[in-house]
Amino acid sequence: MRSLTAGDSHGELLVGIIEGFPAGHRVSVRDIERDLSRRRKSYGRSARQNIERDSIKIVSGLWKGRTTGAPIAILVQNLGRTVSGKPGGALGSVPRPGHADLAGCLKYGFDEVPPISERSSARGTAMRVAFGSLAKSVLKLFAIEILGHVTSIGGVDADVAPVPFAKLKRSVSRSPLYCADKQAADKMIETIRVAKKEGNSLGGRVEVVATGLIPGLGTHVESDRKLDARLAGALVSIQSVKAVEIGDVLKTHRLKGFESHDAMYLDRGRVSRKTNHAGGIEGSMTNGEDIIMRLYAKPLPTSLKRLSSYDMKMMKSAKSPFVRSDVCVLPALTVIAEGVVAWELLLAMVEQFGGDSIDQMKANYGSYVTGLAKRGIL
Ligand code: EPS
Repeated sequence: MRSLTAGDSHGELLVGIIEGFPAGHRVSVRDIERDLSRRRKSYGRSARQNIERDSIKIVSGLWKGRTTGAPIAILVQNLGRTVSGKPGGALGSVPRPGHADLAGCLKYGFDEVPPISERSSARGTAMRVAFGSLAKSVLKLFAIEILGHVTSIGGVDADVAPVPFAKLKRSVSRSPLYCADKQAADKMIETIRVAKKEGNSLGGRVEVVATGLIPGLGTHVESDRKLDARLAGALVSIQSVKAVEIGDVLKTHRLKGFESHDAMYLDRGRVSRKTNHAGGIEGSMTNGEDIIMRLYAKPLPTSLKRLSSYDMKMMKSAKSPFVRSDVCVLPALTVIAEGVVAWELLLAMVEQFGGDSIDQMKANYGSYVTGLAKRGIL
């Protein structure tokens, strides 16, 4: 299974193609649009989000509402084609520090920013969420669920004491910031308000949890098929994400081995663990515990506070331009990260259980799970 996207931030539409998606899966456009709207509506976004609707059109790969195994093509229209009345690509020839502008212009031979900024824009994450939403709907058939939540914004940290997945999901769904800790979320909202007033932007941290996993997804045998590497690579490819933690390694790297690893207990033929410092992955494979990963995002580089830069055409010093931008995308990042993790997990499932049809996947999965049960797992 593979995917490809095309589309610019202020072009006509975003296009996504998925090839190799298992046949026979009922697709709900409404479910995909629900995720797109969670991404769009979160707190701290720019005025652009009041313009977009993010409704989708699936133009191939379905028969009577089910996937056929043929490539699936998805379209998401851009309604916001202009920035403050100017054409969308209104950025000039001054690269913004922290953006793809400079390196992209040098690499592709441009002295104007739009040919680069239009594609590097986080607008493209709408399609990644659509892909992820489709993946989530398949994973749900195998009782796998994924949830992202904000754990830090602009230096305000949430209380992250572990809670059962269902409870976490309830608290997150009630929060405009998708943050389970209401007190911290109130402080974060205030911090975002102040940053907006100052014309500044904020970064932070998001945690993603995947539950309901069987052990053995991914593999230790070859580097390009390692699940932790695939997940971390995919997450760092999201705009602004600069670091990913798997499990508790930011704590455990200071400890000794016996405090860091998750001991196993055999009780009446069943294997269990009392801790999950590994974040559900050992030897680059799922171990059956919840996958827990944390993403660290830098503050967005576009802000009213203009940094020193230079004009690539005139070759003279200039301040970086201010264009309409988000103040904080951390809540939106929770939804994007869910989608990205879902996509990587579905890839691993399709590789492991065969991907021609959902029925085939279910049959192969069932026989694997029967084997696990005989060995005290699940
Ligand atoms: C973005 C700038 C803003 C964001 C955009 C990403 O758009 P505009 O330049 O039109 O104000 O709103 O994100 C989206 C449109 C989106 O749907 O996420 C950027 O420069 O990356």
